[in-house]
Amino acid sequence: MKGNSKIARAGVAVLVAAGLGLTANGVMAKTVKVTMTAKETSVVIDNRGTEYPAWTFDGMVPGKVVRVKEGDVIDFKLINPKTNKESHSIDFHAAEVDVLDEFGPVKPGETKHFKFEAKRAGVWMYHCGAGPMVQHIARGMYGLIIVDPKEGYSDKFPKPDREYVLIQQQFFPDAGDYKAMLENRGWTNSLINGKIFHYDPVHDPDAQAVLQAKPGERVRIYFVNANVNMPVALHPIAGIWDRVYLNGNPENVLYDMATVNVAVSEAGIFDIVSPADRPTNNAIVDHTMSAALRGAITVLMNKPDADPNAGKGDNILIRTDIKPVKHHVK
Ligand SMILES: [Cu+2]
Repeated sequence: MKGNSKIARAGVAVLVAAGLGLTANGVMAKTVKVTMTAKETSVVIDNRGTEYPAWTFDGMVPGKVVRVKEGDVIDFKLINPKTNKESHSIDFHAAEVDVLDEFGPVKPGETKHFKFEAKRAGVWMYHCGAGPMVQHIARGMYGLIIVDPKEGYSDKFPKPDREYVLIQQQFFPDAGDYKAMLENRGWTNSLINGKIFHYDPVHDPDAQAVLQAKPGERVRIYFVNANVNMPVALHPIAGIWDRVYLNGNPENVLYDMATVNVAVSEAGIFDIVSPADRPTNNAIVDHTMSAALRGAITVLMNKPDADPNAGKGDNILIRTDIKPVKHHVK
């Protein structure tokens, strides 16, 4: 570079001005605008169309997947419309900020705007932290932010063939009883990405989707334990976790794991590689029986004619659109 260093510096200045910058390693970082709107609305919580009075980010449980690269700046806005009854907030586990400032409650009719740099690679829960927090999470205000490592893929962190997001939640049918939620009473089911047995046609014939891959592919699961009180014993039935990256950081690798304990609010990366020479099925479960048999089972089909688009690009959190048939609003 020698004689061009002035030009290079000038170039960086222009890029920064345009919302782009270079990280210490010279990787291009950018500013990513993310807006979420708190919506108090009903959602469908099973494959039959049962409605539930949820509190949500953008009307969806879980909220949208936010995906950035290590070093990117997230320019975040939370809108709480004046039609809502409750204060809401955001707590990004990927952010190092001030709990009383950035994560503080936002009243109906107000908007919160802040920026943070995603300094550390990994996968992280986000959730509403407004009081009572147990109720805001249990009613649906949570999601996942993926911070991809700036180094990209390597032998230590191989590129997956498919990627899927699975977020588990304890379901409390009495949405108003936050004391029961605090005391862990009365939870009847486990939701996976917002629905009971969402991707399990074995236990629920009404299930409309499964996870798909081809035999021998590396399937990467981004898992979040959004339970309010219960750890998750994450296990792939008829398979073995080839690699597990605790908190999603490539440095935190474990090999050849059967069951991994996932703490409340923990997120992680779980890789599975099925036998290449035959079609097989796995069931990804919370091996805690009270959770598995009440909804926390997900079927992964490994078959040659797997949908080529499943688990690719933006198609990593599979949402099924099931029409509501009952109204349960209290
Ligand atoms: Cu909230």
